Amino acid sequence: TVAVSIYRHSIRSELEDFWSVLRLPVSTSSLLGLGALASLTAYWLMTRPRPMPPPCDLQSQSVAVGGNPSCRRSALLKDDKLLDFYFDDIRTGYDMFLRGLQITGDGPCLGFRKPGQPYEWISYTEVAQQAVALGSGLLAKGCQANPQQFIGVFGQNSPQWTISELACYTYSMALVPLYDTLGLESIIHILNLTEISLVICDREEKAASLLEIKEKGSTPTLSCLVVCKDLSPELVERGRKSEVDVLKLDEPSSCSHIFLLQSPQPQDLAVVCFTSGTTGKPKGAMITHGNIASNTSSVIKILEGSFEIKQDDVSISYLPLAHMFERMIQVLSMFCHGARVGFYQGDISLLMDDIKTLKPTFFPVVPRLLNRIYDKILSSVNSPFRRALLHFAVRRKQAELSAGIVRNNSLWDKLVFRKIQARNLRFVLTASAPISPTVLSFLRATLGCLIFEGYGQTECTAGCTFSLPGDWSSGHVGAPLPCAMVKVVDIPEMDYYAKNGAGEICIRGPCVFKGYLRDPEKSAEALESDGWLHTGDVGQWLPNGTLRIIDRKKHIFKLSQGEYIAPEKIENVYMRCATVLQVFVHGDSLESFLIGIVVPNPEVFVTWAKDQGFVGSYEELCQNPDLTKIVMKDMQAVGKVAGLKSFEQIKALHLHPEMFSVANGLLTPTLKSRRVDIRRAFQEQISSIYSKTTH
Ligand SMILES: *[C@@H]1O[C@H](CO)[C@@H](O)[C@H](O)[C@H]1NC(C)=O
Ligand SMILES: *[C@@H]1O[C@H](CO)[C@@H](O)[C@H](O)[C@H]1NC(C)=O
Ligand SMILES: *[C@@H]1O[C@H](CO)[C@@H](O)[C@H](O)[C@H]1NC(C)=O
Ligand SMILES: CC(=O)N[C@H]1CO[C@H](CO)[C@@H](O)[C@@H]1O
Repeated sequence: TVAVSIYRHSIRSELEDFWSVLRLPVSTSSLLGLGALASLTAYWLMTRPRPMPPPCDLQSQSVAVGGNPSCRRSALLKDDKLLDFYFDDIRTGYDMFLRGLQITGDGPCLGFRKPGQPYEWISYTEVAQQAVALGSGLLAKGCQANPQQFIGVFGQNSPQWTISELACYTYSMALVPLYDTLGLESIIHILNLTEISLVICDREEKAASLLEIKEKGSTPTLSCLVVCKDLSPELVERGRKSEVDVLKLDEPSSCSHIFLLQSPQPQDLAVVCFTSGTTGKPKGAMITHGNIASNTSSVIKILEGSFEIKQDDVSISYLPLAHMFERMIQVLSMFCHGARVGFYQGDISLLMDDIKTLKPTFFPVVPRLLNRIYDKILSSVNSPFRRALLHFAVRRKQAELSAGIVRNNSLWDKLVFRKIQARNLRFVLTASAPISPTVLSFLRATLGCLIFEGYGQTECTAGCTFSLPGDWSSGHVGAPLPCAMVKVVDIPEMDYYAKNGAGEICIRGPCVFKGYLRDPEKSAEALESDGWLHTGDVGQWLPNGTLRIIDRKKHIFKLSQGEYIAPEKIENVYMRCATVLQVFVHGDSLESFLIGIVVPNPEVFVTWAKDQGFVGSYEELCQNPDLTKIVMKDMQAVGKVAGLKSFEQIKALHLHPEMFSVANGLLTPTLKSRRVDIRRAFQEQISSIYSKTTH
């Protein structure tokens, strides 16, 4: 009663105030004042920030499974049963496309553009028809409609790529994406391992490069190449000589016979994703339709209620379709909701123009690109005043973020960020590598759209954790997706223990892959018999149930005296030497000390050597044993400062004048050292050093 009477009283006094305002002598200035007040109030009401309703208590985003705190699942699940499907009737990647087809029919699906032109769109119905026609053409060429039939796709992102994928799914065939950065040797290995007979190529050059392999006799099973455009009669003729049918894309699909559709089952293989690891030959991760459906369903589940993908949403496709991440986004976010995907022109330097034309609402990114945007924003403010204003505005927006509010219509957005913000952009998803918390938090503030971070790898169909809506803090990769159970296991040699919530991240659930194609040994290394996938990443559980990636389980070995060595940690220390450009640390359990292979930094090495009293060209200096000793002393000094133990320091050094690169096979496309290959390349020097010092 008291509360009610207070309420009544306040209402009454407000009304009285209101009338008393009206009784005031009416003057122009007071009317103006009133109008200003009303419009300010209306403006505030319209633009009043509202926090996004979080899907669960953000202070406990994951739940211990079976009382074991190091093993956790999403807090969005009712019990320990993981999520396989979101929509009951959508159990395969193919079903997701069909759902979009059902929603929109003649609505736009895939878009492409010629330079300087607007986007042209292919409708869902047309895409489905083209997929059926192409699939039928493949069957007419002797392919079988079952998941043991592999179809290669070799090309840049384009509507034809996606149509080829859907053609495979329409007839339950499995897709094997090929891409340039794999390198020729790996492509030969893949074609040989999968015994592929047919590859769809986007351009004639790709077909020609495969034909060349066939001519050398390395890929006996290859018998048909389909080229999407511009096929010259010479190549057809050249193919005929080595018994390879070279066709244009519309030739196989113009065949009049349409085969009965053969939809895949959830347990059927959808794609074999080859990834080039840091060592050895590429491994083909086998991903099923059920894997795809579970991961996408999980993301839909997480966004439930806070973000809904709508039919008029648009995504831009420029990240390689050969990787799971990009394809999941298309299937997940776009097809399943009847939304659109526009392809970039194929030239990354024109990406910004494509974005301006397409105006995507959904933008998948990798951290590298976000870093570039961050640098660009910072370098565009050159006066001290504008820089101070920018930082102040960013801090104001970050304060809102920590209250769960994301928006693009605050005063700061209008004053400071308007030029930076992309029109229509609603959703950004970053994954595939760690992003710096500073960059992420800065961009969340400045871009004013939702930026989610995910963590995962191909082997768990791209994703196993995901940031929850409402938690806009950075420095973690979110909580387990509803399709994944995540645990950390001890790594005693690196001092990580599950009882402290830290260890190697392992994943189990419907998104985990089925092993590597025809490689039981590697499969057994990655997958335990009870289904746990070992990621090789080291994670730490945070008190609110999110996961932080803190390290990488290293290539660890023991020296002969029994000490554990993590060479990558040591290399990271030696990298701080000004003279060192690249370094590889070698040792093994038969020897008692470590050897370094160093590529000196060509920009400073010659002048530095001169200061030490040595003259000569870069190559000559690399040969000089006395100078080599001085470089090693330098490295040891840096190592000592960084706290390396004596057995962790190199005791011998070889200087090498040629950089490790992707081209000479010593780095992976992601610029990590291929340790096995480097060791092989320097086997002679390594053996000679060990034999000299031990005998
Ligand atoms: C292809 O595979 C066969 C065995 O299946 C092997 O003997 C051959 O060396 C392989 N060729 C290449 C180029 O890898
Ligand atoms: C602000 O965000 C909304 C969606 O959240 C979007 O529709 C709108 O275009 C954005 N406005 C600007 C100016 O960026
Ligand atoms: C979760 O914990 C991390 C680390 O303690 C913190 O940075 C983050 O802000 C927390 N998230 C929320 C929503 O409180
Ligand atoms: C299908 C899908 O949603 N894939 C996602 C799986 O989860 C990871 C991260 O958690 C995302 O990056 C993928 O996009």
